[in-house]
This record gives sequence, C-alpha cells and structure tokens, in this order.
Amino acid sequence: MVENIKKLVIANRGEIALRILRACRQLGISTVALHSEADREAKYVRLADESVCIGPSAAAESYLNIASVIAAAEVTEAQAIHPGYGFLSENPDFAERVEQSGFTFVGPEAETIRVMGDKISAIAAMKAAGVPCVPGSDGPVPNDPEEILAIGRKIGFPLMIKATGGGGGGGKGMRVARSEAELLENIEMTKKEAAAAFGNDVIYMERFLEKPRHVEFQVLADTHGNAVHLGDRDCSMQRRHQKVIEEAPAPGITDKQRQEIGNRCAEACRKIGYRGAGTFEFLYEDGEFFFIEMNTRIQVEHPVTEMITGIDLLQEQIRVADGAKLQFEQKDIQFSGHAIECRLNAEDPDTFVPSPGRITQYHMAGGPGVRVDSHVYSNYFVPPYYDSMIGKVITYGMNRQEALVRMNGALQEMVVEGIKTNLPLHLRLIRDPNFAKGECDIHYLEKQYGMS
Ligand code: MV4
Repeated sequence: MVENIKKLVIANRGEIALRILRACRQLGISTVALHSEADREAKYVRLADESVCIGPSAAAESYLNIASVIAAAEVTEAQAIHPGYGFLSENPDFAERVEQSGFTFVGPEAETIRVMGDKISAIAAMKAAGVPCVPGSDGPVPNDPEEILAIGRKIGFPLMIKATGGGGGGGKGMRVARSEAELLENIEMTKKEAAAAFGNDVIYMERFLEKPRHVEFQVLADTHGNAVHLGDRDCSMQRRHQKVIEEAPAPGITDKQRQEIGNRCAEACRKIGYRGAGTFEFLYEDGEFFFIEMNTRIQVEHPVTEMITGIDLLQEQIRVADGAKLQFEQKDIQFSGHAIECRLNAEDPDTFVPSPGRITQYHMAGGPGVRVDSHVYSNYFVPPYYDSMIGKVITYGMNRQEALVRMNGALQEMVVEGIKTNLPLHLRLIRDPNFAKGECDIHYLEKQYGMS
C-alpha cells in the first residue's frame, strides 16, 4: 500500500497503460485513464476508475499535449502522473511542469532527466560515478580541425561521431569515421543533421565498437539514498533501433561481471540522487562493458527482469515515487531462471511495414511460465496513429533452454487474425540456431534476415 497517492493519472496508452493500471489496483490506488479519440474503446480505458479524452488521434494533439495531461490531473484531483514509456516519459519540461503543478511525477527529478537527455553530460556524470564508459572525447568536439584530429588520433579509428541530443532510438545524428579525412567530412554532416533533428548541433566522439551486444542493467532507487540493481538484459536482437526480442539474464555474462557492473550502476544512482526505475545501457564486446546512455523511464522489456527476480517493477516504481523506502536490499535480490520476451507488432513479417486494422480473432497463449502483456482483444481495432506493438509474449524457464522451448510453444498458440503480425518472424528467430547459442550481436537481425 502507499501513503500519499490515492489517485493516479495514466498518461499513456496500449499495453503499458494496462500494466500501470494493474499495478495501481494492487496498490489500492484509483486510476484515471487518459485517451485520444482513437483510443475510446481501449481496454485500459474501460478498466480504469475514471477516464478523460485529452484530444484527437494524433499523438501530438493528445498524448504529447502537456497542458491537456496536467489539466486532466487537475480536474480529476489526482495526486500523481505516470508517464509510461515513449510520449512524455523522458521530457524534462513535462516532469518539471507536473511537479510545479503540485503532482508527483512517477520518475526521477526533472533535472536528472535533463542531464541524462544530454549524452555528453550523462556520460560525464556516469564516468565520475565510476561507471565504465566508451573511450571518447569526454565532451563536445571543438571547432578547430587540428584539435579534432588530435582527439580522433587519441581515441583511434574507427570512431563514432554522435549528437549529444540524440540517442534513445532512431539512430539519427550518428556516423562512423574510419580515417582522418572521413572524420573531418563527417563532423560537418553530423553537426547539420543534429541541428535539424534535435535543435542542438553539439557532437561528441567515441571509439566505434564493431560487433557489440546491447546489454542493459535495471536499477531501482528510493528517495532515502537506497539503490539496487536488478541485473541485466540482452536486447541485441533489434532492427533499426527497435528491439524485437529481449531476455534476462544476458547469456554468457558471469555472476561476477553482473555484480561488478550492477553494483557500479547502483552506486552511481546513490551518487547522483537518482529516484525511481532506470536503465543503464551498455555495449558489451570482448568481455568488456561500455556505458552509452541511461534511460530514466520504465522500459518495454521490464517483464523479463520481473520474471527472474520476482519483483513487480511497476509497483516498486510507484511506491518509491510515493516516498516509500525500498522494501529490499541488494542481498535480498535473487536471480533465478531465465526469461525471454518477444514483442508482437502489427506489421508485415517480411517488409516490417505497419499493418493496422481490426483484429477479428485473438487468442493468447498460456500455461506454466507463460505471460502475455497485451491490451488487445477479439474485435479490437489497432489504430494507425501510434507504435505498432500490440503486446509482448514473455516466457520463463529454469534455464534459457526451457524459456526457449516454452516460447516456441507459446508463439504457436497465439492467434491474431485480421491483421498481419510479426509472429512468423519470432517463430523463425526462436528456432534460429545462432540465437539459441546466445551470441548474436546488434547487427545480426538486419544482416541475417534482410530488409535492413
Ligand atoms: C555505438 C555503437 C558502436 N560504438 N557507440 C545506436 C543508438 C544509440 N543509442 C547508440 N548506438 C550505438 N552506439 C559506439 N561507440 C553502435 C550503436 C548501435 C546500436 C546500439 C545499441 C543497439 C542497437 C544498435 C544498432 C546500431 C548501432
């Protein structure tokens, strides 16, 4: 139970809105669902205690409209706002206005979001806090070509030029330079692209890792100076910066590495006064971890961590936002078994083109170690305005092999008719001998399955 939050606004849609709602119910918090015109029929809207239509279908006029979200919290007299993922979840101006309006933002302080949103300042903060980072410029790239070359030589080639305002998906404002000539050329292009995409032309450089895996660490911190890590996840199976399959723990990472990096992440949280759930993103190559970014939100793939720790991350996130102390210390957290998540998308499995429309038949998988987090149902219309993810199939097993076998079974059981989905792609991937080995890097899917 919680002390201060009696009513919470769910400032999101889809499966995560439902996931937030479920956590609130268990905590005894009443819920306000916000929805666009396209989401009137959504399951989370029906299940919520109250609902408010905050605007037209286009996200820019509804889920991204800060004034509408705050107004909805005011008229319903809620105490807290949960931003979910995407939309306003990592917008520091939103977090600031939520708190200035007297509501609890379920997430860290606005200033923390701001620091992590600027990649140069995020890396500086983490490096200072003892988190291993990619060798790089450790600050903005200067204007003078000779100075740029000097930094480039020190880092070594190939190197990567990145926009400080970038990251967090998309992959915009990022370029590899394999030689000194290429470096000077690409600096100018990346600056222009960054200015156009993020309204910020500040760039930095890092050593380019050619074939890394994407391994991330989940953390949880309260407002009393306590922080823990909840282990790692491998999210290397991705296409165009959209994750397709995630799993926990990351295959091949030893307990020693897990404790070493995890403890550094938790310690960094204590040092910067982090609050709430967060994720440290690393690139992992040749047995070494390199921090690249921090996400200050709950993530799509949080269920795999819940499955192997038994911890309800949404409940904990809301509890610490309420001001509660963490209910466990690092020594209380036990990792057990293995979990895999397949993201189900309404899309053509061969071309990856979105396939919105009416789901004529829906049946979800079940049985031991099977969890489906989804907001859809038979006769649900998948609107064309938002992300194409229609849910997640998560399986748990005593070990990776059992989780894989259960996923194979669960995927075969799933029925989603009326629209195209990426179920066939998932079935292929789950049976792929290379995936079974657990060694696929971030380029595997695009290379082996074409359509990059
Ligand atoms: C990198 C990298 C290799 N070396 N940084 C892509 C998105 C942005 N958030 C970070 N990204 C990368 N940074 C260095 N120094 C390769 C990528 C990258 C990537 C990272 C994680 C997951 C998928 C990716 C796909 C392509 C490139």
